[in-house]
Amino acid sequence: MPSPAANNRILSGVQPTGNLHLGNYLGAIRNWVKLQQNHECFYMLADLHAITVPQDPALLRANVRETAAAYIACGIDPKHSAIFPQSSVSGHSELAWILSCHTPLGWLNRMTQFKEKAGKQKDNAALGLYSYPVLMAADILLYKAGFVPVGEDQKQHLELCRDIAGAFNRQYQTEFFPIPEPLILGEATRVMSLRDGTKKMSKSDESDYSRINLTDDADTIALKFRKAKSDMVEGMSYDETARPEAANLLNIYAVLKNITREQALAECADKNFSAFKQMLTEVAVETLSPITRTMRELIASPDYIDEMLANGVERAKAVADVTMRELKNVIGFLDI
Ligand code: AQP
Repeated sequence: MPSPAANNRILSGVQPTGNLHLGNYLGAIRNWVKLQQNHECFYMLADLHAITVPQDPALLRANVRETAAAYIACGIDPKHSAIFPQSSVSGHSELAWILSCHTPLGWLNRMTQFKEKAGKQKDNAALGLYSYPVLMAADILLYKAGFVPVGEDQKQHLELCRDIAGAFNRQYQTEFFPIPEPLILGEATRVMSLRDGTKKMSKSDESDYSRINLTDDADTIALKFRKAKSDMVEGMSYDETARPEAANLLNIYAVLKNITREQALAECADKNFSAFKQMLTEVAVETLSPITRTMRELIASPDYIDEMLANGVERAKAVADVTMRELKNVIGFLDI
């Protein structure tokens, strides 16, 4: 088996579980847009991952289209990048099974996200929630992606993917799977909750006031920033430990304005929290309102979205099917 050439292919995705937020945009999707310039990009709607916790079928369907609309509204160009529902390319689940037969349980037991998500209900959690990192490894390796843009929270899973690829290659004495490299980009790799600066902004947080959704209008954004947790210290300063909320909002401000943290501080150090929140609102509305507008237009055209997704599926399958055919040969499955 020839050693695969190092490639510039990228694979990433967001779970279509609704409430797409500023963290998903700044920590993930915005970076994907830039990567289009010099990479071959595959951006999935991670619906197989979404069902690791119960989903309502009608809502899941709507969320897949809404997330696809968000990708495009944020600047992913469907002519350049393949955008597709993960479940429409059967290689993802097929490869996940094969890789699960090459993944020691001990490796999965170390994954901290399962422990966080399953909590005390470990015995009632679905097997899929536990083996989720194996599916993530399959997503990446199916396209033999050379690079994976990941947030801080996914670093451990990418490490596992690298281990699984290495274990597979060793067992079959091949270099079939390239070992993917993480791409941790930008300063906003971790956007925190507006209600608690020590917790990450999350789609599943019960409080809608904890996040800025990509579908929020200007008034809602202003209200959410106004209500965002603050402290009694005078002026704005950056101290993640002593002032996590101030640090988070300053970070968001800097990233939205494409300036450094130092430049943001130079603009805001003498402002009180409420004046700073107004400045933040202005820049957030300026960035997000064109995205929200385009998302609304696209959501109103489901036929366009479905056609674009069908095209993405075709392009994803063209790569995935080759990987699966070659892989079956490596393993010793009959090609019938
Ligand atoms: N708060 C965040 N800051 C920076 N990046 C973030 N991402 C998520 N939250 C933040 C990045 O968004 C991408 C897609 O995430 P996902 O939907 O696959 O799942 P997630 O990481 O579990 O996102 P959420 O919002 O926290 O969803 P729930 O609440 O359902 O678990 C990833 O690249 C992630 O790093």
